[in-house]
Amino acid sequence: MARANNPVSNPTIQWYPGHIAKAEKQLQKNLNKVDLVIEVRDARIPLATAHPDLIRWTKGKQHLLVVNRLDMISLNARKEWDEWLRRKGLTPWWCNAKQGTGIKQLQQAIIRSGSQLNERRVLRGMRPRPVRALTIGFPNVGKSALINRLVRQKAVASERRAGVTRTLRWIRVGQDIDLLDAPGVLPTRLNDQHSALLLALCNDIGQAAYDIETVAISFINILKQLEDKPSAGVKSCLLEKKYGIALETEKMGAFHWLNAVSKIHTSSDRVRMSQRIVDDYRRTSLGLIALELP
Ligand SMILES: Nc1nc2c(ncn2[C@@H]2O[C@H](COP(=O)(O)OP(=O)(O)OP(=O)(O)O)[C@@H](O)[C@H]2O)c(=O)[nH]1
Ligand SMILES: [Mg+2]
Repeated sequence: MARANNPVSNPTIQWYPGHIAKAEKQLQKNLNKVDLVIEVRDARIPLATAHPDLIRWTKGKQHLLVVNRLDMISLNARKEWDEWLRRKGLTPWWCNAKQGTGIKQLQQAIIRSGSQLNERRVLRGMRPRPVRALTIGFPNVGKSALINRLVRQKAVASERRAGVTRTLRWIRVGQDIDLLDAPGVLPTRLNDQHSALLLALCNDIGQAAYDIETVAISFINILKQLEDKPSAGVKSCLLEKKYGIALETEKMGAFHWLNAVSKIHTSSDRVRMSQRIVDDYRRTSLGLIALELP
């Protein structure tokens, strides 16, 4: 996508790469083989990483909701989301697939699902078998990392970018579970550009899909808005402390702020500065910031 000279024009984020179209077809073929769908969302953006087709995918199957990256938001944000999701009738399984937090509880929940399935099979005169579970979710939310934690070894590739898993692969966990690792999926169209922006910020869509400068400028504006919400985790004077210049919106818009900090840090290279700010967010060096709150 061409870089915007005027970032206010906000070019739309396009993001449906070919491999995802292929992955979705493979997924459709394999759906009838699974008993349980483990949906994985990103704790920083639990709404933007809710896939609109999920209801169709989980039809007739059990469903577990994993909210991963719990280490990337504050405890207060987590509490607010937990209550909100439970009010909606969902049971969130909070995990940190990088460190292994919450994995044991999730494994037990998967095994319980399997036991229920096998009780029904035995009643119908069939032999018990391992429960077949599919991990599904947007790219880069941590599906493969979660599987590696469940099997306690690096069974599948897991890296810091979207689009690492390219094909479906079955992994046996102990005696009770068969897990299917799948590539991240995206809606064919995302009508909501704000969600698209949040996905870009969290590295949940490929970098080729967006203009980094536009994303950085929007991020600065989002940070400003989140300052009023303590559980979002935006510390006061964050931008000034981190980059040396305060953003006083009355005097200076985000674009001019970016210009000013680029002069100090990247020899006026706004693209490099934008990348640095976004990377700082992604590796939590701006703090634990929840981009969405209930
Ligand atoms: N901080 C943190 N990092 C995580 C967590 N879970 C996964 N990661 C990291 O996030 C990156 C992406 O993880 P993957 O497991 O490759 O994500 P994925 O959903 O399989 O991605 P695709 O295969 O591209 O769809 C890796 O660098 C992981 O180490 C988590 O809970 N917390
Ligand atoms: Mg993967």
